[in-house]
Parts: sequence; structure tokens; C-alpha cells
Amino acid sequence: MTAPHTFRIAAIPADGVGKEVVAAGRAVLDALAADSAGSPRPFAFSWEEFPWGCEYYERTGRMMDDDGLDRLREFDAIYFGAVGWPTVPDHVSLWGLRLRICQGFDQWANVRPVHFLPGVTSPLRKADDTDLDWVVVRENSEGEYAGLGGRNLAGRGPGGEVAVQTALFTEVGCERIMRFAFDLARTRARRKVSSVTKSNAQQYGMVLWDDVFRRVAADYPDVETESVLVDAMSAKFVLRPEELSVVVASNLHADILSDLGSALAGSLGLAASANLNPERRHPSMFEPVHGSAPDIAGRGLANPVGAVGSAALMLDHLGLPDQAARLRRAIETTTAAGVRTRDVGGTASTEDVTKALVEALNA
Ligand code: GGG
Repeated sequence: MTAPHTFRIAAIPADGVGKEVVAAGRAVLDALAADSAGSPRPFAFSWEEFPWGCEYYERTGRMMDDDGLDRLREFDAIYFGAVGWPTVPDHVSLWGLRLRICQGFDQWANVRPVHFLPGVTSPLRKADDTDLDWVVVRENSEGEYAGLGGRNLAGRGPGGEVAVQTALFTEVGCERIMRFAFDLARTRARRKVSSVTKSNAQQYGMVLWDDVFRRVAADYPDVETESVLVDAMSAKFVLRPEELSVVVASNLHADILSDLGSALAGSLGLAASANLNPERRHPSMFEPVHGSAPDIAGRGLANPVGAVGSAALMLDHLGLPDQAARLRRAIETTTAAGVRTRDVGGTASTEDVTKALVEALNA
């Protein structure tokens, strides 16, 4: 019998529903691995769970350990839950954990598929329109998330505070995310990239983005292109989504558009994402798009589909595309069978959906 290949995965459930959905994702991945025993290509997962997050911050004053990145560096991938809790300011928790990992490991491409699932009611789905499917590619290393700026720079005293938040766009940063988007478009049925900016109002960084987009597009004559302002793109998501295939946008614009996309697909709880370091010099990180949802945390109401979809993206990254496809089929079987959490019109708990997903692996 062939010995299984063991993938070392760092799990960081972090906060709120992150804990429930990471547990669900791990259960489904372990079931998949157990099932591979005796197959020509057996595999296993060796998990190490890190307790970082807002509770850790309250105990230690840090969202993650100072040597955290060095410890994570040893892993094949990172499986993340969600960050944020009302006891810690959101910018402290986000920068202290999620953004520290994304930027520390130069995970510059954030891939966020917008996928419509059977059995899930979407405000967009019409009887003749069941195959909507597009991907938001988020520039994940700079732009509005460069962390540049400061408060009270002019020192104008009480009531006169000023703050500056600078967006940073580099030619290298724009070019690499655009080439990534074009390469992705070439793998899809519709070869099209839509670039999003607000370059009519923001005349420096976003105009650089447009210039680089035109230059990169010239290298991909087989791929259709369009440049759309972010306000018009928001309307297009709702009114003409069938025109979309790959949508590439800055850190902030893509974050907002991908939330809109997943809400249109039925729920934020369904959306998966991959934070990739495409050069593979550092580990990549896989996480549901949703946040920690303090209002429903700990009540068994969280939708695990976004986290399980993110596990499928992780399997693709680990070189197991057949297993990833199997996981995606299990998700479709489960939603189609009506085993759905409350956010998508069902009554099932997180645990019910997790069990159904494991059963559906062999359906
Ligand atoms: N799993 C995604 C997550 O935890 N998101 C928390 C959040 O507030 N994200 C904002 C952002 O990354 O832009």
C-alpha cells in the first residue's frame, strides 16, 4: 500500500463563527483524506491549530505571536476562519492578524469566486439563467490597504483633527495582478477581464492602474477586456452579471464587490476565497469571505459552505484538483438536497450541513 502524502496545514479559526466553520472544514477535509486510504494517491492532513485572534489579544496584547510568521512559514497552507470581535477595535484585529499574514507572506492575489449553487434562492437567478459564475480578483498587497497615512498630522488641536489615508499603487503591483487575472481568464469558458477603477476622480494611482491594464491587455489579444468605473460595476453586478467572467480590482473595490457578488449569489456565508502567493515562496491562506459574525457566533447557525469552498481552493493549490472537484460536487449535492442553514432559507445547523457534506462526498 502507498504511504499517504501528508500536507501540513496551519489552522487559525480566530474569532466568532470562524471557530465553527474551520471545525466544519477540517471535518470534511479529514473525511476526504480518510477516504483516500488505499487509493493510488492517498493523502493526509497534519493539522496544527493556532489560538490567535481577539481573545488571544485580550490575554496577551497581541493578535498573534511575534514569531508567528516564522512559525507559519513551515506549513504547506494556512486555513483561516474570520477575524474581529467587538472587544477589540476592528482595525487593530484586522491589521494584527489577517493583514499581517497576507502582507507578510506577499499573498498578493486574492481570488474570490462568485458561484451560484443549486437550491439556493438568489435575487439574481431567473429560470433561464442558472449558470452565472464569475471571479473577483482582488489586488491584496497594496492600494487602499497600504497602511500609509496618519492622524492629526497638522496638529490643529481639539476638534480640528485631520487624518490622511494614502493609497499606494505600484506598476509592479498592478502588472502582476493583471497578468494573474488574464491568465485566469484563459482557463475559463468566457475569456474576458473587466478592470475596475475610479480613475475619473482619482487621477494618480487609478490612472496608473488603467495604463498598466491597457499595456498588459495587449499581450492577451485572445481575451476580451473592458474598463468600468466601480459605481457602474456595482450596477452591472446586479443588472447584467451574465457579462462578467474575471473582474480585477484594487484591494478596497474588490472587497466591496465580492461581498456584493456573494450576497447576490444568496449569502455571504457561501463565498470562498484564496489569498495566494503565486510564486510559492510563502504559504498561501484559504478563508471564507465572511467575517466573524458576532451576532450568530457560537449558536450553530453559521453557514460552513464558504469555508468548505475555501478548502476546495486549498486542495487545488495543493495539487489535488480531483479532490477539489469532489468537494464542490458535495457542496452542490447538499444545497440541492435542501440541507441549508438559515441564511440561505433553511433550518439546518452548521453541524447538520457538515454531516451532509461528508455523506455527499460519496454520493
Ligand atoms: N474571513 C475574512 C475575514 O475575517 N474578514 C474580516 C474583515 O474584516 N476583513 C476586511 C478585509 O479584509 O478587508
